[in-house]
Amino acid sequence: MSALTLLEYKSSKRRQKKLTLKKPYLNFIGGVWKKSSTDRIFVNVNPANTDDVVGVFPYSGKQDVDQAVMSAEKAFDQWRKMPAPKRGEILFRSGQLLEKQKEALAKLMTREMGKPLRETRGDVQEAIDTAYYIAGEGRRLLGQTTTSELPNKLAMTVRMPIGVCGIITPWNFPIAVPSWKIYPALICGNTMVFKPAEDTPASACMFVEILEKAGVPKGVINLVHGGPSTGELIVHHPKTRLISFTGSSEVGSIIGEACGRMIKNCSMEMGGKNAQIVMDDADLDLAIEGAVWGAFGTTGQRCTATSRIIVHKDIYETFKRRLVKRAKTLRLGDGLNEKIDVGPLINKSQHQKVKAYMGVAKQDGAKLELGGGIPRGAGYKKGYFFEPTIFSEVTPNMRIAQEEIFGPVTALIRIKNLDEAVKVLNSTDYGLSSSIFTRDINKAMVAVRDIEAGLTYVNGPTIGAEVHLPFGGVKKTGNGHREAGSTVLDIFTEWKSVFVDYSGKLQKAQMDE
Ligand code: UN1
Repeated sequence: MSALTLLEYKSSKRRQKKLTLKKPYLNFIGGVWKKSSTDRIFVNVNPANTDDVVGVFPYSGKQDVDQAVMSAEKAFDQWRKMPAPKRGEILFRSGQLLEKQKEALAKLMTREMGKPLRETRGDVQEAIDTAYYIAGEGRRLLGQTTTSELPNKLAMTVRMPIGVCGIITPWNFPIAVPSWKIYPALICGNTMVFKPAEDTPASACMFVEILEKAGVPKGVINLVHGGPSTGELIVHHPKTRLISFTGSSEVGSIIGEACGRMIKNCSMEMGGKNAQIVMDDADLDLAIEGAVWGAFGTTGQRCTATSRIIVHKDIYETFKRRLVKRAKTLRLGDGLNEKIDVGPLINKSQHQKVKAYMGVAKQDGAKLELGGGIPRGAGYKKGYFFEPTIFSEVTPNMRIAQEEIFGPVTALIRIKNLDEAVKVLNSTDYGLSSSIFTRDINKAMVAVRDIEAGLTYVNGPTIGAEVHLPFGGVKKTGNGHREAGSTVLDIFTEWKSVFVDYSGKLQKAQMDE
């Protein structure tokens, strides 16, 4: 929902009753929970039941972003000088607190963005894993020591923090994705302004509360709520030195352009159009389970979702029939119900977008095999539900095979051999995740070599990365960085080469005397 003043919102009769009990959430700036300087608010509702108001949030403006950046700047000197193992202890404690709060966080997250509890528990677990993994980096943050071309001289590299970071995150992994950015930024000694997505600000508040409780000093992390104009203020602020963004390629290109003009570091993790290849020798049971989880897990709202399935012609019909049969068994509904497999879409505009793609697909000549619409029934009336949808007879250039839909929609494409499969897989603007199901090691290794993507799974679905390996993609998916793994440290630090001359003489390098 776009921002309104509280007065405007309350004046709408239908909403009045719901809001009377809601205490507005706050920003967190300089260690203090405070109101924003604007009188604008936004209201966050449960996508499975839009009558359920999760909270009212401040829409932050220039003054709030200025204050947040200023307090991050003020906190930087002390934080960067704290020994990294000490910073690591704070991160470790926050991991323990996340474990304690896992269930409460998972429930809030499901209410806020709809994915089933099993998945929101997994989301918190990913943040816990990141906390412990990155806490250990406090005792590494390794550089190199090397030789010098001159006698009696030592050469080495050290990592330096960058300064105030702007952290802008999406709603589909409300805790995990912020944790991928915030923990590495912290361990490296940076301070930050964090703007979570408008659809999941309550989960972000809880995460920041945990970091505060774990001992992150005031000013080191500042939380401002808001929408695109708030994000823009963070990106354009002259004192933010780095922007770390996860979201659409469309928004990413605007941020990247602005950062380029201002000569500001930026790391971006953006769209995907991921495919699973199924060869004729694949274990079909496994390939079907992989496709169902990859395409419909998180209601297809992952940048790693399987939105194309590239199937060998000899097994295409069998695979299709069995995939449709299996997908029919998925239970759609409110993720707070433990029996549910697929939750709602995040909001009205995504709901409309996914619906619009049904017409696009049919017009392009794709054949609808399953789903394709809004489910009927009382339980679905108040939420943004959409049926798991499978199209067959899709050709590589159709829009549903090229554009990121971010919904429970997957497209079956028929191919003749591995060479064609890889060509089709590579034929989009994106390159995040990919997968091949085959029992032939030679085919698997050729695919690993030739697929243009940041992640390739052999006999596994396109979703489900692990936090100690690099995460990110090629082409329009990213701008050359990798989150997670030890590679994330390269985003949040700058290298310094250090030369120590112990010869007692002025030695000149690169002088041809
Ligand atoms: C995203 O969807 O923005 O590997 C990233 C996976 C998830 C990806 C999350 N951890 O599927």
